[in-house]
Amino acid sequence: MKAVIFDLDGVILSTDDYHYQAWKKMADEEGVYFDRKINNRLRGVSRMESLNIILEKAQREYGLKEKHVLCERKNGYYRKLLNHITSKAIFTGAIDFIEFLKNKGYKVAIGSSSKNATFIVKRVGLEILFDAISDGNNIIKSKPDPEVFIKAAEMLKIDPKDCVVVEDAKAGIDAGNRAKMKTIAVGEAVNYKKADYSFSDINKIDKNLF
Ligand code: B16
Ligand code: MG
Repeated sequence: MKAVIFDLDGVILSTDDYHYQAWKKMADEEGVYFDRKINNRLRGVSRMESLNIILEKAQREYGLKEKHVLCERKNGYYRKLLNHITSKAIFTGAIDFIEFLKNKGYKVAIGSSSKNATFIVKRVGLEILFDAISDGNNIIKSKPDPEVFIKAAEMLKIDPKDCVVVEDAKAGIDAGNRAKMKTIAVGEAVNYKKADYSFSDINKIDKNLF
């Protein structure tokens, strides 16, 4: 292996609650039922696909234009909340693990569905650590499509078969497998059978694998 590609949200840090609060505000304004259980289904899923899941509970059909407006509105609420994010949001052991990999000569990248990934990485002061950031802005198809990870490998100039993906979403593990990369499941995806390896969180990943 020559490179490790990290999903951002749920692997390096968590913005779950900010997503929840922003979607909840939008859903309440629209009179659509939304709770934390539904929010759990939005992990690793693109913004529009997330909205489609939320609108399963709507009383009426929404047109595409309207959906774009709702996505923008939610993102506005989310970006406002993101202004409060600090390095405290970074999971224990994440920086240590990335530095360990870099010291061993691995390339490291982000492979995130989020269009806000670069903003978040900069905001918490992590941009210095990554050799590349592939995010929701440079892809057409979201996970489980492998595009975001293939693009990350291209940016790093490393063959996909020499890359490892670390993911907290089952769709992300499927995407890593489809990219012909090795996969490590953490967090919500722990014990997902399709992953090559599984650990409760980034702090518990066995360094002997590298
Ligand atoms: P945005 P990841 C994902 O990030 C989040 O897990 C998911 O909840 C969110 O809907 C998606 O990004 C899109 O985010 O609205 O900021 O473009 O886990 O792929 O790093
Ligand atoms: Mg994630």
